[in-house]
Amino acid sequence: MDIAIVISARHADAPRVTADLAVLNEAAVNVRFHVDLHLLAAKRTRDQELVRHCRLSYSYWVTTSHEPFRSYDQGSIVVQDQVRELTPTEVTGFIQQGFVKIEGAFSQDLAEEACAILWRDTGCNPDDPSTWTRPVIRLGSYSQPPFVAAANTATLRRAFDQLVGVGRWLPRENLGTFPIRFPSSADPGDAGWHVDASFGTENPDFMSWRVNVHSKGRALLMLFLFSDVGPEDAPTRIRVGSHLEMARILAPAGEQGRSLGDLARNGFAETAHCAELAATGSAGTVYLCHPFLVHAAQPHRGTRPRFLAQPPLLPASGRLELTRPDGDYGPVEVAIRRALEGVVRQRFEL
Ligand SMILES: O=C(O)CCC(=O)C(=O)O
Repeated sequence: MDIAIVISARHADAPRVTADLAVLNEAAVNVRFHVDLHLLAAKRTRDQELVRHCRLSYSYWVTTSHEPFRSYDQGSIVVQDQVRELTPTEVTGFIQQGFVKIEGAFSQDLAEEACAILWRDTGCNPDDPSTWTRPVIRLGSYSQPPFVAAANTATLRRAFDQLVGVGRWLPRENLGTFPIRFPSSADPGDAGWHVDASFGTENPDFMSWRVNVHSKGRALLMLFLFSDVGPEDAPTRIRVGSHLEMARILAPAGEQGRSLGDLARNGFAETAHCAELAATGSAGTVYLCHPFLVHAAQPHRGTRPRFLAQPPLLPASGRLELTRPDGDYGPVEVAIRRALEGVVRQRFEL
């Protein structure tokens, strides 16, 4: 199991911090560090701002076979990333509407660090809009510490447990694709309604990628906001409740599911009646969405580029389970079962 441990130590050197980890007395098979040594040294000062910043900067991920979350105290101050649980109303909202918005899911400091890396790779100058020549630039999987830390905060991990189930999802080791959108009057060419397909992705033609009623290969769709996103800043558009309609569309296709090309043929018209919501928020907000939620990009009409990642959360067993002998369904599964209640469910023996 992957455990997040957030440590604040008195010691300003990495070897000492490493040695301290040994007292965890765990059979750690994998320890990943995210330590800013300058900030670690600054911890010795009484400067409150630096100390606060430091606290956000020590992230250790330790793989052990023990309990899901553990703090570590070696006579030092222990700081745990504040865990915010989803309320029962939020969980119910996720089942009915297909998403939950978590503000402050990761820190703005992490967002800034990540954006500095992304800006470099865009080849554009953040201070010179004349270099922002394309409406969208897509960048690939980032696994540097700020990205991994953002994907694995205690708040998010708790939410994954609540929505998918304890032990039923895999921790993310990178953040997938970043479609970075720039203010532009040009058509970005990728703003159609869709669901994110989750298997058959070895086929070079992405329109052949598939999705099935068990959501093979995807437990959640996630939208990570790395910049502040207002209504003009190309927020992702979401069709509220569309996941329920999609479950009904996918069920008859069974295990083999349907291809994106097939589903997109009518522009996802079955969900056109759903209310539309713009996924706005400040940097550090994460939308956890049902994998069947229909969504779309849109042109950027604002002034500052929008940085967003949209990785899947992978199911530990490879797919969701729609028949559990013990009835212990996660909300992501409950939503599909509710959508299929009655005739359809009996017909397809889910
Ligand atoms: O950029 C966005 O707002 C969403 C992009 C998207 O949904 C996609 O590329 O699959």
